[in-house]
Amino acid sequence: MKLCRFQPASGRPRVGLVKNDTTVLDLSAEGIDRLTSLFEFEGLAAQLGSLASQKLPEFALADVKLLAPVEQQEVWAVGVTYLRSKKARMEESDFSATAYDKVYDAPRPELFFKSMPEKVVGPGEAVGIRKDATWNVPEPELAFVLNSRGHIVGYTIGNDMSSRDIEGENLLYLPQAKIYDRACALGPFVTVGATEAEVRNWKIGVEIQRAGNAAFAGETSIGQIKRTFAELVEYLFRSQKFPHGAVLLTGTGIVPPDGFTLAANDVVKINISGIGQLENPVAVV
Ligand code: DO4
Ligand code: MG
Repeated sequence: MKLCRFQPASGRPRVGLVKNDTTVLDLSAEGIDRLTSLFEFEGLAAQLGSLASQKLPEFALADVKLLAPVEQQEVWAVGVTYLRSKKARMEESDFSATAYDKVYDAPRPELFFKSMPEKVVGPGEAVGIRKDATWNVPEPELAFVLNSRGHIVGYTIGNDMSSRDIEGENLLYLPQAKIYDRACALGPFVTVGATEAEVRNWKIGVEIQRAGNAAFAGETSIGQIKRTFAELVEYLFRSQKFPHGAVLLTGTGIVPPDGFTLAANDVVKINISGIGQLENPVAVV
């Protein structure tokens, strides 16, 4: 079962239930106008099942604009959850190498703030590379969609855009490497009702296109995430409340080779087998 935020050719943004990957059912006909309140429902998957069997207005997915599936949720991220990420980070920086080595094995994960909801880029919108950075990469990541009680209500696709030269120069520059205009993309769908065991079997892949050709492609399994999902969520909600829920990016396991950097007009396509594809062009900000 997949949810989305969408906007028809004319009209306001709405919440939709995706049918057969081709059609979106308009939940506003049932008085459901916001994902945030829907995410608070107990037994969400069952409730969506009964909504799907009702006669609701439909739109072809091809005819609507898909929006980032966030309203008031802060976006946070965990890092160094895959061995590939630990190794790449240790190589990019002599200065900070031991910090990455230690955090991979430490009980407490690396957690960082990524984006205000209003700054999140949706499907088809440009993600940014900083004008003062020389080594920029996308970070394709599974994202947990969490309600105010810290329950994972669904999964979406995230791009934790990062400036590796800035991050590698000094770990204290991490917020500048990670937080800037258009640095976070999410969407298009939120998959509801999958168990952790099922999600760990999903594949995550990325293809970066340059002038119509594949400049880089990579794939890994979500099962390579070292920590349990409950552990990641527990640390995020430790001593912190999220009255509107939150989105948590879960780290990258795909890192392009060191000689690769994104360029303006590249197109980043991230696929997660249980969710769909998030596609964004690249612009300098
Ligand atoms: O510490 C640097 C960031 C790690 C990260 O974003 C990741 O592993 O995905
Ligand atoms: Mg990341």
